[in-house]
Amino acid sequence: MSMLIFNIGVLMTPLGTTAKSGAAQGEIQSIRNAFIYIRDGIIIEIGQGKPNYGAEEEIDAQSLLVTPGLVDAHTHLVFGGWREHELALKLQGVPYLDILAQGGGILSTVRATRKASGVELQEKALASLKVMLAHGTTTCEAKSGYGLKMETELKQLNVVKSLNQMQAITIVSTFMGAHAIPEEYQDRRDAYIELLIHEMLPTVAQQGLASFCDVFCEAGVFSVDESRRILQAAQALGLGAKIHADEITSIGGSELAGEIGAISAEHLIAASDKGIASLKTGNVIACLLPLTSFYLGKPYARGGDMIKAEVPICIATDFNPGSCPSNNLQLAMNLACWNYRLLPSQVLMAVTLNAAAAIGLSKEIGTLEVGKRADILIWNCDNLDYIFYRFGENLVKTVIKAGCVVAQN
Ligand code: IZC
Ligand code: ZN
Repeated sequence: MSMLIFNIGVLMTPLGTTAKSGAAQGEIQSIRNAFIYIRDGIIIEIGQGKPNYGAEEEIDAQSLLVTPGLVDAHTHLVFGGWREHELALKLQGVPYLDILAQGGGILSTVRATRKASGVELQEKALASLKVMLAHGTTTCEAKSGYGLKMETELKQLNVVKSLNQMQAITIVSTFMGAHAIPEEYQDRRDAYIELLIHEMLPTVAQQGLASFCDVFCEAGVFSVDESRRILQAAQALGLGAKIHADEITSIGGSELAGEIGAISAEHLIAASDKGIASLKTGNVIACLLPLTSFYLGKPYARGGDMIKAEVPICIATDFNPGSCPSNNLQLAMNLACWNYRLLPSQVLMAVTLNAAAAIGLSKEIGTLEVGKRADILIWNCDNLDYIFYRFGENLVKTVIKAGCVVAQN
């Protein structure tokens, strides 16, 4: 199967197979009047004008902007229920961590997820994925962590496995059994951590259900020492480490990320100078989640300081029923631009190559280059600035996944 996309007004893409930081965060190649020739889902040739050979399918890009498909490197995609009943509490100023400490928040979603059948969870996630795809997300990550017991964690991870077979978005799985201490272990937190390390993690690894392990390292949730133990156990089993660090309080999460060589550290709203330096030393990608800052009424992470410190930045949605009930990565891109004061080129890098690197896929996706998978967006505009200038409306026109048109707006 071959496809030719021609009459591309401007093709804008990062280059390479590794995350970019500092000045290189904004290095985007742009080719005017471009074409892309694809065979069997892989990019075979990129050039200018129109080649004198055809393809089975030809797409006239009508002089519009073309970029790589977007990569949402941080979501909690599979969950039961929603949490709109917490809206009034949040509006009255009750903090996120207080709602959790009172048995709500994550624990309320855990109750709903335990009750739901695999098919119910699958149908619900499928509906989200359809919206994400239409908005340009062609690859995403999905965390478990609403089971907090073996059976339900495996149910969530198996839902992701089936979703990968039944729709277009590639989903990378992360095991997040360390998302909260479940209610039945409130007085025995050490026993839950033993269960995570000695039973849940080995089972998940042995069944090949996750590529990464994530821990909510936060005041009142998992301490730095507990997070270190869990993540090092995961690394010993061959899983990559991710860490929810400094989302609300700075307890040393980003320092830990650098120390253990996590692939990415998430949120980083409250990261200290020392924390940022540690990310740099440990080669950690900073995964920033501006929609969550917006939704929790929190400050925005120090994106500009991370650029200065040469820490590669990735931007994702954090889609989840509590702190970010939106899966619109375009909206996250807008907020990133305005609140971190990042340029459109730097944000494009953050949702393509750097995001692909944050989930271990930067050799296959994240740029439009010969040999990479043809995950491509045609936008409803002819320049990159326009995407960041407009907001609140879907600006993607055509979504191409592995050389097939999968959404048309
Ligand atoms: O369900 O509240 N921060 N985990 C850590 C979340 C937000 C998801 C949730
Ligand atoms: Zn999260």
